[in-house]
Amino acid sequence: MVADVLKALGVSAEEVSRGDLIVRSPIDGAELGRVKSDSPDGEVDLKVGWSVIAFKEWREVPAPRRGELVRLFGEELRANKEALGRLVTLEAGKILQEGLGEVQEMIDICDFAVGLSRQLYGLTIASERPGHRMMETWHPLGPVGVISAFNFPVAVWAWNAALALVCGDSVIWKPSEKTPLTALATQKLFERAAVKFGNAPKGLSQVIQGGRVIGEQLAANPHVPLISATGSTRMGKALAPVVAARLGRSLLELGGNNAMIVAPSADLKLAERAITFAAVGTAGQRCTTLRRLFVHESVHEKLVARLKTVYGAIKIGNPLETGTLVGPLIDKAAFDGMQNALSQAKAQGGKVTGGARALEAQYPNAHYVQPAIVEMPTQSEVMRHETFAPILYVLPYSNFDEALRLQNGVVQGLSSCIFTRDMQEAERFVAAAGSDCGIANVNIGPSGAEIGGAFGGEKETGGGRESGSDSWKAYMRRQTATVNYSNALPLAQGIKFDTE
Ligand code: UN1
Repeated sequence: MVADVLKALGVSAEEVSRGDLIVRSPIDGAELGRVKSDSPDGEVDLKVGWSVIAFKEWREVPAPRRGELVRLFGEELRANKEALGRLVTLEAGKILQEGLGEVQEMIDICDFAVGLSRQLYGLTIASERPGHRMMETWHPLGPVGVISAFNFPVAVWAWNAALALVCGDSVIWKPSEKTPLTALATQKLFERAAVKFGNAPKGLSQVIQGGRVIGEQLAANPHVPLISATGSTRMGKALAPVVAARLGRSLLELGGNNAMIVAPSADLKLAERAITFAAVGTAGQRCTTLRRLFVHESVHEKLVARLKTVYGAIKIGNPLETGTLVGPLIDKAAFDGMQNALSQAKAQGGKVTGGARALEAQYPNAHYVQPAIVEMPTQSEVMRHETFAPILYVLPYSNFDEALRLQNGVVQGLSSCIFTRDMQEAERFVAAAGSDCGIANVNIGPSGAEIGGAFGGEKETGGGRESGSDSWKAYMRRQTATVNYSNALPLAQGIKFDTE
């Protein structure tokens, strides 16, 4: 089946049969293909060199024309949504609905970027000097390095690439070494769009395959002014100093430890659905996954009982099958990490429901789990870490301030939400002294953000913003240009500096 999907997407069997990087499906552990990784001996620098050449040509193409390439790419994605979505499922293990949703997210950002290609506005600013005009112009920046994670193997790249391309930049993508096939396939779709476009520079968008060393070489290359990286906080802490050492820019979207507060006035039915999607969806492997749940003591018992019932009925299984809501974890390391967190939680006073390995007999080489609910007495150490698995820690609270303190009381700051029908609570949650996260929702779960808003978080989440709003500015360089159209040379601040 993988062969058919790859073929439909334009990847030849030849290309995925001989490499050193063995790709296995988390669904059953079967080999999906072998991809050649880039050699750390100069291959990255070579591709960066091509990227620089492509950039120099691309930056002079009018932005709306650049938008046309992204529009054509969006059309390829529309036409191949089913195949690419399926490949995402095969390679990353998320259920087909989510695989398709991921491709839809790519299509949406392409549409956004096409519109943006006619809206890369600057400002004119009143000059204090007579006969002067001051303006702010946004210019293309250069090759943009995109390092992406396995859990959103293609959408997060698209957020970056679609914007970077209309902004006049070239793109070099290092996908996770767990998901090189979806990257290869996406690259093929991009190349088809480039052919239809006609004269896109060669090397405008390239993929480099490999592990950490390759990523670090990209980060260290002084010809790549921006590195946009998504992944764990650990990865970000290793990568950011490499970029900073050459005074490059990084745009980081790192770990989350997202919370929900369920207030006494909440619509519990809504909260229950939001919790389930956010905590067990993508098998708990989204950066926006719900991990900490603070429930008012008046509804705690009732809600936890309902959640246990819902969890008990969730269909865990092959993510390609209709009706499955929870697919496998990405690999054994993820499974071990989950078991380790659960035993720590127990040692810290937690009461664990679920969490065991599932479908072991059917899939001995894959790692399916029962999502876990862990009732905690306090927000202890284990809750402060992001474990990339479906573990939901639940804690009762007695007043709003305490709930807010708990929610903000971790080092991560990606996404957060409150379920309440009390207007004051809702407003306080999104006010300056409320949630300290990049995303704060009312009566919506923490995950599944739309592309129109800026996506990212504070504190150890890294501070980067991708996708919508004015995130495009990160992919351009701002130039302040002042033009003197008078015959005099007045100095700013009224300084007198007479040489005659
Ligand atoms: C991620 O997990 O890295 O908001 C991105 C969401 C998705 C993106 C998640 N739109 O859940």
